[in-house]
Amino acid sequence: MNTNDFSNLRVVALAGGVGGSRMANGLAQILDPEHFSIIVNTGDDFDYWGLSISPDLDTVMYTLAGISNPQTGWGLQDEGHRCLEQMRLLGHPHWFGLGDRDLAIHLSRTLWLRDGNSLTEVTKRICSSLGVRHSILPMCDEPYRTIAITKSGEMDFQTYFVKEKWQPELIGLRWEGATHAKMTSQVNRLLSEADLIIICPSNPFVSIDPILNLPGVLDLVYSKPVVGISPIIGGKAIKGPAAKMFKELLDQEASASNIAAYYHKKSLLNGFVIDTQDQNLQADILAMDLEVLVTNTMLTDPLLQKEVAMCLMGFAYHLV
Ligand code: FO1
Repeated sequence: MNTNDFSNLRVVALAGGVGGSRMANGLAQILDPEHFSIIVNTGDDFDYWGLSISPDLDTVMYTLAGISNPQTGWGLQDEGHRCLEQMRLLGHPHWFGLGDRDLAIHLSRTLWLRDGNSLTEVTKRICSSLGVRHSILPMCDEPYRTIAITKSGEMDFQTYFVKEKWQPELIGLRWEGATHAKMTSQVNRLLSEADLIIICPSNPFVSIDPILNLPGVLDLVYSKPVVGISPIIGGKAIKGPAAKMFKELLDQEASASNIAAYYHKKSLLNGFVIDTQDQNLQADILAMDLEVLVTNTMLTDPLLQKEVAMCLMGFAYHLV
């Protein structure tokens, strides 16, 4: 595929978490900053040790900067945890593993927010310091927090996901701040001007829905060609939180076709990308009147991420 065919398309990715960050990194390798931006979920944000933590923004920034921890996908590579150890000795909570260099990002965000800067401005400053040239934008600048409603009570997302290791049985999700949260003017402009929207392989419930649920976002997304990538590969093999959430929230098995159906019910998709391990589900997704691309979607390293992005853009180009 001649990359000139799609390099002038204005592409916007919706992302959260590790999978979304890796897909965004693949796209950032083949699309320049004037034509590719990432809108990131902030529902995972929370306050910890008095600091403003934005895990999904940091994971996308670190991944595009090429400095994320390759094993976990979040946090920084070559990281120390001396402060975390000292905080443990002092009797503070230590279930959220903040690294020493990572702390500088959280301290800076907390200071700059306290000085009255928006989360969008703060994120731009951090990107600049990390040498990231693509626009990484929080979906909104107001606090808008995912709350897990579980059989053991309600808890913020990080407590559910990290401290409780996503084991509490989910009854539902709600968003604190939903009445005041609105997409930023930059997000509104990007979605309005986009030629193509990519829904990255992130958790649909806690990474993508928070973005789509913001007032006005769905109306803008409806008017654009949209391609999604399944975060579920080989449904039967999946043990992660997305599979457990699918079961507990929708009473469904997690599969690439159930993800496609979940987005399709919102009339979002024009095309969907599934892994070769899920080739057997292609017919089910075609039957939803969707275009389907079956390809490798493993995103374990930057070269694979670039290859998946090339396949994705070659497929999406024909839908624009
Ligand atoms: N995830 C964990 O499972 N354990 C951690 O200790 C942890 C620390 C952490 C620190 C900074 C950061 O940006 C992310 C961190 N994450 C950790 C990942 C984070 O909880 C998830 O990646 C997202 O919230 C899910 O999208």
